[in-house]
Amino acid sequence: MIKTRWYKDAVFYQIYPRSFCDSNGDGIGDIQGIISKLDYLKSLGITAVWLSPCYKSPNDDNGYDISDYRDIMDDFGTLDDWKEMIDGMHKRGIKLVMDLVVNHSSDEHEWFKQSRSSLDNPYRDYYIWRKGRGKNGKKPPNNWSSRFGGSAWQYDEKTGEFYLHLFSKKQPDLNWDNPKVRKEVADLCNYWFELGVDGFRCDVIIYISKEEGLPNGKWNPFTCGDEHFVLGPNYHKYIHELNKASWSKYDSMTVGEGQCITVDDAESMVAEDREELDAIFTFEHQEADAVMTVVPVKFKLTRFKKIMTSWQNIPENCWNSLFLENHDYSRVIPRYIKPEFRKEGAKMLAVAMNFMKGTPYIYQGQEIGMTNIENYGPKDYVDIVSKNVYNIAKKFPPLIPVVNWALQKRARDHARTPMQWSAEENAGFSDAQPWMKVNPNYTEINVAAAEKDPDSILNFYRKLNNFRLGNKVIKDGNYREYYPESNKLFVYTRTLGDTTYLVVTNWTSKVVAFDMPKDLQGKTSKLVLGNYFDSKPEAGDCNVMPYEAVVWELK
Ligand code: TEU
Ligand code: CA
Repeated sequence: MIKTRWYKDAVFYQIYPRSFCDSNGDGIGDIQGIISKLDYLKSLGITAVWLSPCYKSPNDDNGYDISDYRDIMDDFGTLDDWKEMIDGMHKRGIKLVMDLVVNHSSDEHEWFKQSRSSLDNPYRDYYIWRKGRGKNGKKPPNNWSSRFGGSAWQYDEKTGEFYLHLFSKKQPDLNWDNPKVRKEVADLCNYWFELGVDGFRCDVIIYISKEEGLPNGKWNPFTCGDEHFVLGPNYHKYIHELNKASWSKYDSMTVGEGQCITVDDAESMVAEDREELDAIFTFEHQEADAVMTVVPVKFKLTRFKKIMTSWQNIPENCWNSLFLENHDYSRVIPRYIKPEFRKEGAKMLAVAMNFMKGTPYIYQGQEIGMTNIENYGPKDYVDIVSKNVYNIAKKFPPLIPVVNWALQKRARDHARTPMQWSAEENAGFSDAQPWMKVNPNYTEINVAAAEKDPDSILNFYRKLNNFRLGNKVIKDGNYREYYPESNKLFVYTRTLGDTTYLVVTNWTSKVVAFDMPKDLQGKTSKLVLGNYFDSKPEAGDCNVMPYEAVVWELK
């Protein structure tokens, strides 16, 4: 199979199905809801969808805990609905990339039910079981922490051993050292490929290979043990094997979730000749306003730019993913943008990101500038992480205000509030009370209002996507950054042949003076795109308005 690498020309839209659109009035988004919005997706100019998990799941972590990899969650519909959805996408020229969550399954998966039933069950070795420490064997086998808080080990009465879970205790880690597990994963990928899927976004794929002996980690409360399983000893071997056994047999794309991956890992993970993943999501830039992903700090543009630029400069045979939002991070408004400038700011971010090299991803609601919920408090928390962290804080009451402050800024819940379709009740998401709180600003921020406004963020995204699709300079052009030390402007060029795009973006709410870089002076210029003016004088020294983005073509 020759890979066309179609993803290099794609613009993705991420759907978090639970919160996208409810078709049958039970307050939960579903597949028929997605089907009803396919024309909307098409109208956005996107060409691929990443769909967060829609498989059978008891929903301890909203579908990231899968109990049957080959069937659809009852809340979302049936396999026939899914077939109708993918057909509808393909008819509109939209590819479908599904979430592949195989570092762990649900504890309600048949494999785990078997595995926990006895020491000599044939499925015992599908998961990672160890004897406990201490006199009575009731102490966890090592000090690794769950990424959701607490120990990564759960004691199981039935057989008197512990199983490993790097996420919740209802998400036991699969044992990839068992060849049968690897075969199961390849088989289930092939199953979905045969049903027409175009690729996979691989959840926490970097954790699949654990170091032999499971040694203790360097202590820290949320990521203890990382050094023993992030890109662990057999990671590359297992991924290459899976690529050969499944992914490479189809004209597919795979993008791996790269929590704590740095630019130095890029080549080993995605260089084409390695035949592993096609792309990864790095989260380094999410640290421009946080430490350890959860502790908020002030956003620093210089830090953000340094990270983005380092990724733009990865070797030629590697590929980038461009994203600001997904279902695990709070919204960029208000993280990077003062809410008074929501419209200008959202468009500016779209330009700054989407003129870079790589595949862009728009997260549902980002195209209308959805924001975090103000005054989001403990009674609202629905995400397992928010709830866990809050419960831990309750044991040490002085921590409560700090935790609430951090969750107000960073809770995953902010990204998961129902999609705001209209100013009607429940934001037009559902006829019934939605499964989680709707952001009260839906009366102003919604798709219907954005459709009517020619100047909306939504219509700007449409323009941008249409401009980007098929544009060779954006796809392949050389990247060069200017003024890296500026904490106000992000300026770069993309050049292919004799065409250069000059991208100037102001990340502040003040007017900022821009000096035309010396080597770009004297060229002819024309305005390509901007969020303030339809025409702007020739490129040159100028004042850049608050959160302005402007792109010139230079010859
Ligand atoms: O996320 C992996 C992950 O570790 C984080 O994004 C996590 O949400 C964060 O560290 C918590 O503070 C993936 C999925 O994207 C996420 O939704 C799942 O919960 C997680 O894996 C488990 O499958
Ligand atoms: Ca529903």
